[in-house]
Amino acid sequence: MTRSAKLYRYTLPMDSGVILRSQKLSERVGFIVEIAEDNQLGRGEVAPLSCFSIESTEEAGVQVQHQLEMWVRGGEFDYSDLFPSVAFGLSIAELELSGKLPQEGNYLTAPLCTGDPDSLAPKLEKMGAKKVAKIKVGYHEPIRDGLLVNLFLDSIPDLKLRLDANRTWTLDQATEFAAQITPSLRQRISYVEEPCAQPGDSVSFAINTGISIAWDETIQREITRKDFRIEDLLGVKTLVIKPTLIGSAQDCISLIEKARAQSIQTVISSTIESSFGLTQLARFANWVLPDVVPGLDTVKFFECQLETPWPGCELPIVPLSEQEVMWRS
Ligand code: OSB
Ligand code: MG
Repeated sequence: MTRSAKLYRYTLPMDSGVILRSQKLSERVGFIVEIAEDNQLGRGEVAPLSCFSIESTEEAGVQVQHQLEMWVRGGEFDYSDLFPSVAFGLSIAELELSGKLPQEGNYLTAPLCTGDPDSLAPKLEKMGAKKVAKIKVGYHEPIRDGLLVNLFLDSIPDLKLRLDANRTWTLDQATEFAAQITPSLRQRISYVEEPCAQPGDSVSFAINTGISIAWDETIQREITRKDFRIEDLLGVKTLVIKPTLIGSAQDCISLIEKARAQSIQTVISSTIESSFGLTQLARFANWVLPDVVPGLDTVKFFECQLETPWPGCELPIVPLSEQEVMWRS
């Protein structure tokens, strides 16, 4: 058994308009790990997202290099004690190395739009019977958001919507939003992710309005607790799983199974990984949740793709070989 490994650090320019939690993201920095054993190769992306991940890029880089050094000497990764982004990237590399991660991906993701109905039509055409789009709400007045969502649902009869408020509303604002949605159209809102600043208010919103909700930010906080139990996440129809923020592939699968046992759906979603990591997420999603439309419509936030193109994306591709090799063995 001969092992070798390589650690790349990538820097990719972002589209000028990308704003995350009121911070402009002008470039994305992350790592690609490459592990090799007996002519087999496995790769994975480790890319904590600032303002979302608990670990910084630098902290992840130090930890991932340490793990690779240990691995080439014959050790095994111990996922229980790693940052989520490091655990996920290493576990995907290991799955690829052992041939367990299927090649086939689910690239029909829910198109992410910020409010222009016209740009949505051609993307929905491709989705056939599973027309589902995601709209970010909470940037404008709740009443305006409500009117827009109602218009979408009213004008496209087979459309389902996932909405994401990223905890921006008070319960009163969420209620104002809901008041604009015709009650008979409400069941076509698959869910609103994190409507309110307080999770308890989000649950009240769901009960009062009949509109389903999903946890995103709430899972990431709960999962870091040592005594985490799935029962702490009840009250929702769906959990949004961003593997880069959750942990190893095995941890993600175990969360999916625990949720399923409580009749909670799960959706795999991106944390703005490069096209390299995003295509791996599409493969992971197709493998573990083949019947669920994933939330991976984020390659458009970049100015270029990394190594592996996202199907249908015309952005230029930069090869991994042009990125900095931080460490190798
Ligand atoms: O708010 O869900 C979010 C991406 C990075 C950080 C936060 C979020 C997102 C997404 C990904 O919205 C796309 C999706 O979930 O469909
Ligand atoms: Mg979200």
